[in-house]
Amino acid sequence: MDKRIQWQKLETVVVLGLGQSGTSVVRFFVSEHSPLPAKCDIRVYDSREQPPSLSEISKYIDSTQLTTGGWQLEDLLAADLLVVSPGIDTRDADIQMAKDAGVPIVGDVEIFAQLNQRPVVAITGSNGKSTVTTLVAQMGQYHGHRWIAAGNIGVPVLDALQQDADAYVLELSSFQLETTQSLALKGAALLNVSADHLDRYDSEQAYFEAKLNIFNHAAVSVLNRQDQQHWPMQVPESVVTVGTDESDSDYGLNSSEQGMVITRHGKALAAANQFSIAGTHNLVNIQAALALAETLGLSAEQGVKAIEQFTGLPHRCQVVYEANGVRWVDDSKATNIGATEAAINGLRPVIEGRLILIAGGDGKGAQFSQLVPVLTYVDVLLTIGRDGRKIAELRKGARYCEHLSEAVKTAQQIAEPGDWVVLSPACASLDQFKNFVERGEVFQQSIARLYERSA
Ligand code: UMA
Ligand code: ADP
Repeated sequence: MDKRIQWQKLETVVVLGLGQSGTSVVRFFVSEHSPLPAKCDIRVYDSREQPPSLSEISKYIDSTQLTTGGWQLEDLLAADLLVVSPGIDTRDADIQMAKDAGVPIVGDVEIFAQLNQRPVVAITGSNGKSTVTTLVAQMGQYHGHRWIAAGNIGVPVLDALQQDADAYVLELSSFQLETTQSLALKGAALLNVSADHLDRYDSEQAYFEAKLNIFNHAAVSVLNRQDQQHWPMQVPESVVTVGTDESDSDYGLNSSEQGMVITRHGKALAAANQFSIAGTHNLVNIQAALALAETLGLSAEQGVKAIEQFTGLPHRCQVVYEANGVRWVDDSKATNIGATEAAINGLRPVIEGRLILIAGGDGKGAQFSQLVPVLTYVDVLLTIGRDGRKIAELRKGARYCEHLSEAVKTAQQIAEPGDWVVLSPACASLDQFKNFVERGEVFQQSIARLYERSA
């Protein structure tokens, strides 16, 4: 049973974490849209001495309301409502004790869920979330609707709630779904599940179960036929499936003489070559986006029209440089094994020469042995970062490089015309970079510098 928050009864609200989400929660609570009673005390804690939003937060609360460097159990027990940021592990002993003592624990998405009145669709999965979220939002916008993308994609949901919108398209991570129970959705998609974030979960099952919260109140559920082991135990009533196989009743793929075709109800809907984003995984992403847009009232044909111009998001399997017959691909967003598998499987058929892979970083507890089968399609393996040595052990002749720029230099020395150099790390970037964006930028800058020097 979902518990409705009794806003008017709240005397003390504790916000844990002062990153993007925590800051947006405080911003919302002090705004004209705040559901809190005027006398309610807001207290904020972050385990870091210097959390990212320190200067901004002083605009909303005074210094006595903020504690950095950690929290104590009694701080949490004082709360009538505990709002936990997604980056905080809810297995924390104090959080668990507060929960056992009956303190309600929510995230920003649950607050959004309880206050929002507009139509919403949401997307989760190990890979493809941002791509599908962007596709759906762009489909609506192309046809003149204010469909706003928010959530894990980088726009906190409570910021989005304060904007004028016809509908919301939410990218939701397992961390956000852990604390979300009552989100009512027109459409919910679980794109795929592969191992990720094992430093945050006791098992792959626990990670998967967090994701299933997306279906709690979904009118239509979008599920992947190739990932049926990750369907909810009780298959929801209204289901639309997507997949790489043929389907007479749902979305599917067919191969014709002209290439792959996306089908709907067994009939051709769009040829793969109508779209700029490549790879079978993206054709499934497109199907999921179309299915979700339909739940918001757009026809599949309208959806197709809107996404013909979509060229993909930066740092996701993008060819960023071509010189001396060598192509360089930035797939810095491949922060888990599943994404790197998709990149290698998707690119291998189009590479005439050798595939030189740069992988490594923070593996988040992953079992790298799962990479072994797909590494057989890789000709040269260069590794970087904290877990780079472990990945190098998986393939004979692999070379470990301390830094990404060194790996780029080594790749350039090895590469011959027809070869592709692919940065697809299968790891998070946080051991060496601020985030995956910075890692991708360093990759691209290192390539540019090398070619400028040798030009
Ligand atoms: N942290 C602390 N102490 C704290 C609070 C946080 O050390 O007290 C650390 C966390 O362990 C984490 C980092 O700070 O390493 C950020 O955590 P956060 O909860 O402050 O994150 P936000 O800045 O609020 O950003 C979050 C999402 N981040 C995470 O879930 C880690 C952003 O997704 C999201 O865009 C944003 O809310 C707005 O909704 C980013 C992400 O990396 C892109 N997501 C993960 C992923 O995609 O793999 C799940
Ligand atoms: P997310 O938001 O879930 O991290 P993105 O759309 O940002 O997903 O893509 C992340 C990575 O996953 C990129 O490397 C991309 O090429 C890859 N990817 C995208 N869609 C899929 C998919 N359906 N299956 C596997 N990998 C995918």
